[in-house]
Formats: sequence, structure tokens, C-alpha cells
Amino acid sequence: MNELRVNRERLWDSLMQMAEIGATENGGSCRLALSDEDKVGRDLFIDWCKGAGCSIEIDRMGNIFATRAGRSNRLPVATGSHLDTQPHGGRFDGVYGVLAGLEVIRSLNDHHVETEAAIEVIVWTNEEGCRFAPAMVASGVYAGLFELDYALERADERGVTMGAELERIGYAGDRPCGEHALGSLFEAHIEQGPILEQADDTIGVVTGAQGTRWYTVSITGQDAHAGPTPMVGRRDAVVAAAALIQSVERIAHERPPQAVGTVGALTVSPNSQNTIAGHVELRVDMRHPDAQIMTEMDGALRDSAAMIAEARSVVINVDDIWYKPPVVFDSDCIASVREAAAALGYSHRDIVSGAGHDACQVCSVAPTAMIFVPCAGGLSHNEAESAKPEDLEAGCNVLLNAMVERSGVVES
Ligand code: HGY
Ligand code: MN
Ligand code: MN
Repeated sequence: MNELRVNRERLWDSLMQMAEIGATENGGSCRLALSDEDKVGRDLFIDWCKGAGCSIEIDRMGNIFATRAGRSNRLPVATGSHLDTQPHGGRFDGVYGVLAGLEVIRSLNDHHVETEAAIEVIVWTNEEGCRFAPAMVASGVYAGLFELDYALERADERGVTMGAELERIGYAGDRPCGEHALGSLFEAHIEQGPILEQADDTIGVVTGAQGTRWYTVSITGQDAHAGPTPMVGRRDAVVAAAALIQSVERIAHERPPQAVGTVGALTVSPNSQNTIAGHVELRVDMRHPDAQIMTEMDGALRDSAAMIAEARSVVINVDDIWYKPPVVFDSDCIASVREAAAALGYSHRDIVSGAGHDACQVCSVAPTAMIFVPCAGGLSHNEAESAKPEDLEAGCNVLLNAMVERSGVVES
């Protein structure tokens, strides 16, 4: 069968309409997980899917499964991603994967294609992990990597839990999370890094993803007056935190070119200009494609914390929040993506994802692969995130054809 094609304008319009929900003044999106904005985006997605003839199912973690029926009762071929964003999120991270899936369904309808296996689009709850840590928690429950109760009890900075928010926005589904079996999963996503754009390639055939480790580091010194307290003998938690932040960067620089380390969040107490801070909490993110090197980085961080604590007479606790080992995707699904890209004539290359994705969880329980498209400057988790309509269309064409190849088509 000749390669099927999607509708570029309709895909772009759906992205821009979704971007109006939680739009920020600098052109980005802010729809924190399970916020009112997230609810509005979910409701719009479900309306669109029902308009395209899908049935809808919602599980206990609020994961949404939109299904376009197939002729046989083979396990569905699924796609999807997330609608929740970072606080200064872009208009494409996650959303592209969800709406590319909707575009696949709309295009199958346009072409009057009946598939053997059902085609599904999934919205995974709380992929970003910025309001409720850790990231990819709902797809993690689905894959059996987190317990349901653990996830429902995850709380935000105000102590509001995921379970309470799911009830409040009406997305506490009744279907057990993890019961909805999938035959395979393909997730389309912007690369969020510079490789495709620098290589001038249109499609990333994603073979896996690097590992991620999150920590909460708490530093306790002593509140004291900024004026009369001599410099010698201070137990200044902010200066100790500065030393630890430098260590996180050094540990990554010492393992080029792939190791990365970030301290993206920091809270100071009492946070007063004329009080030496007695307490700081840091949130650390470290990543690498090699699990052994990740273990080394973990040890280096703990050693550095011990030395800083000694030198500055503070107490430092390094608490593990989350460890996601590196993953390798399914070779047959990867081949489906590569063959679709080649058949469609798109330049493509294999790539390992620097970011985590729901596909990195689901690959534990279903054959999985991903499709990347370039984004401008490789920039993401930034309101200026952008991607070209023609690249988004290309990725969606690859998605459509890879899914149809896996699902089988009923010859009319
Ligand atoms: O952290 C990540 O890689 C993803 O954006 N949640
Ligand atoms: Mn994402
Ligand atoms: Mn993200």
C-alpha cells in the first residue's frame, strides 16, 4: 500500500489551539499536572477524539486511552505522550506526541482505512514531575514500576496530593492502572536537543534513552545575624549549597561528552537578606546513558557532600528521589520507524534520547520505540521552544505508517 499521509495544517492548528490553554505571555505553555489548565486540555483532547469516533477509557492514575476500533481483537497499536508541561513549558513537548496520535486517527478516517488491530492514543498523567515528583509517574504505575498508592500520595509544595487532584478535576478513572494491555507503543516527540538540527536530519529513530537520577539534598547550618556574626565559624547553608552546586557541574564535566548534572530547584530558609541561612534544600538531576557511570556519579556526589559538610560544619543529607536506569527500545518497533522514514524519503538517524519519556516506562511491558523531530536550537523546557510544521508533519507521517504497518490493514 502506498504510504499514507497526514494533514499538516490540521495537525498544526490542533497544536496551536491546545497551546492557547495555559498560554504564557512569552509564547509558551503552563499546564502543570492536574491543574485547572491540564483539565481543560484533557477535556478538549477527549472532545476531539470523540469527534473522530474514538471510545474513551480513563484509569486510576488519570491516564486517558482513546481507541479507534480495529476489525480483530488483537492488542492495540498505541501512541501518545503527555499534555502536562513545565512551568515555563513550550508548545510542543509532549503535546506533539498526543496530537500527532489524534492526527493519525483523523487521517485513517480520511483515508477510510480499517485496521486489523485497534489504534489508540494515550495521554499519560504527570510526565514532567515538576509539580509532583518523580517524573513519568503515571506511566510508571501503568508499567508496574511504581505502586498506585505511592503515586496517588505524591504531594506538591502545598501538600496537595495527586489523588486529591485527580478527584477534583474529575479524572480519577475507575479502570485499574496497568490492566489496559498494549500490543506496541510508538511515541512521537521533539528531540529537545541539538543533534537532528545540527545534522540536518528530519527524523530521529530513537533506540533508547539515557538513565536519570533525582535527589533531594538538604543542608542544615545555623541561622545567625548577618551583621555581628564573624565570617570565621559561620555555618552558612547557602555557601555550602553553592559548593555542592559547583560539585554537581564538575562531576558531569569530568565525564564528557554525555554526562549531565543540574540543580534546577533550590529553597532557602529563612530566606531573609540579613540572616545567614540555616537551611537549604536542593533538587539535583543527573543523567548518563551508561548505568555504571551513573553509579560512579552517585558516589562522587555523596563524597563531595561529605567533604563540604566537614569543611563548613553543616549537616548534608543526600536523599534518593528516583532512579530510572537507561533503557533500550524494541528492535522490531525501531525497525518499523526506520523503514517508514526510509519509505517516506525522510533523512533519518538513530539517536538515544537525552530526555525521559513515558515510552521509557511503557517499554517495560510492551514493545516500544520513539520518533524524534528537530526543534529549533534543540531548545525545550523553555517558552521559546519551537518546531517547523513540515518536520512535525514528517514525524506524524512516520508515526502513521509505522503504526499501520504494525496494526495491519483490512483490504477493502
Ligand atoms: O525530565 C525529563 O526528561 C522529562 O522532560 N520529564
Ligand atoms: Mn516530554
Ligand atoms: Mn518535558
